[in-house]
Amino acid sequence: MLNSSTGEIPSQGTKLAHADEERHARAASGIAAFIPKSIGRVDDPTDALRRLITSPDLSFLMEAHDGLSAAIARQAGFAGLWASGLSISASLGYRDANEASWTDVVEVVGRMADASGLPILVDGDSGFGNFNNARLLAAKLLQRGAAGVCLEDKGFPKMNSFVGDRHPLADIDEFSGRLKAVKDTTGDDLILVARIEALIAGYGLEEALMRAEAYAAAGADAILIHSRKSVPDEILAFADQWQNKLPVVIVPTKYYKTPVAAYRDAGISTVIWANHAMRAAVAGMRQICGRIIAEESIAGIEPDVATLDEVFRLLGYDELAAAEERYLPKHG
Ligand code: SPV
Ligand code: MG
Repeated sequence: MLNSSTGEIPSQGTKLAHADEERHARAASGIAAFIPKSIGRVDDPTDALRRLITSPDLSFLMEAHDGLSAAIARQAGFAGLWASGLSISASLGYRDANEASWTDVVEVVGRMADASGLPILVDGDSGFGNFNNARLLAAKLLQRGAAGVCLEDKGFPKMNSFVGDRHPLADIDEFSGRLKAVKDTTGDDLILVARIEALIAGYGLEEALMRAEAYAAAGADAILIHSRKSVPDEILAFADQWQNKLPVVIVPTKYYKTPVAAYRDAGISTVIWANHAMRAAVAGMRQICGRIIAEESIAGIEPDVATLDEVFRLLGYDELAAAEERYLPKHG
C-alpha cells in the first residue's frame, strides 16, 4: 500500500477525481484525514471491497474501531477494514449488546473512512431493528463512506456471539426481508454480507446451509459463517457443502491456531481479524498505565510508546504544514 516513490501511505487525496496534477501530488504526501468524501474518489471503496471479496485469492480485513486504528491498519498494509461492533463498542466504553446507537457507529465509521481511505465492511449487528432500521443504517453508512455492511440473523438488541448461550435466531423470512430492504435501498453501491449465527446458536450445519440459501436468494453478496469452536471443522464443513454459491467470509477469533493455508484450500474468500487492534490497545494501555502508576515516572516507558513524531507522520501533519505555507497570509 505504500507509495513506492515517497515511501508514504497514499492519501485519500490520490483518489480525487478532478484534481490537477500538482494538487494531486501534494495531497499524496500523507493521510488527508480531512478531505470530505463529497470531493469524490477515483477508486470507489465499494468496488475495492467487491474485488477483495470476489477475487480468487484469500483476502484479509483488519479490525479498526476509530480513525487512529484505521490509519494504523492502512500503514501496516491492509487493503480493507472490518468496523467491528465489539471493538467500536469497547472503545466507546459500551458492551457489545447494541448499547452503542446506530448513529454512534455511523459517526465512527465516517472517521475511519476519512482517516484511512480504505474500503470498510461495517459490522451492522442485526440492523438495529427491523427492515426499516436496517435500510436506514445501510443508507447512512454508505453516505459516510462505508463499502459494505454485514447483518447477522439475530434480533435487537443482539449480544456478542462469544458471550453466554442465549443467541435466539431471527425468523428466516423476517431476516430475509431485512436483507432485501437493504439491497433495494443501496443496490450495488454497498456490499451486503449476510451473517449466519446458526452454528453459534447450536443449530448445526443443515440449518446454516438452509439459511445461506435463503439469504443468497434475498440478495446477499456474500455469506459470513460464524463459529466459536476452537477448531475450524464446522466452518470447513460449511464451505465444503456450500461450494461457493456466494463468497464465504470467516472470523477465526476462536480457532485462531488454524493456518490460513487451510482457508485457501477450502476456497474461503475473506478472513476477518476481528478485534485484535482493540485487544492490542487494551493490553498496551493497561501495561503502560500500570508502569506509570507503579514507577511514578514516565522515564522508563519512553522507549515502549510510539514517538510523537510517529503520531504526527501517521496523521499527515506534514501536509498541514505545507497547506499553511500555501494558504496562510505570509505577513504578521
Ligand atoms: C465483531 O467484531 O463485533 C464481530 C465478530 O461481530 S465477533 O465478535 O466474533 O462476533
Ligand atoms: Mg459484532
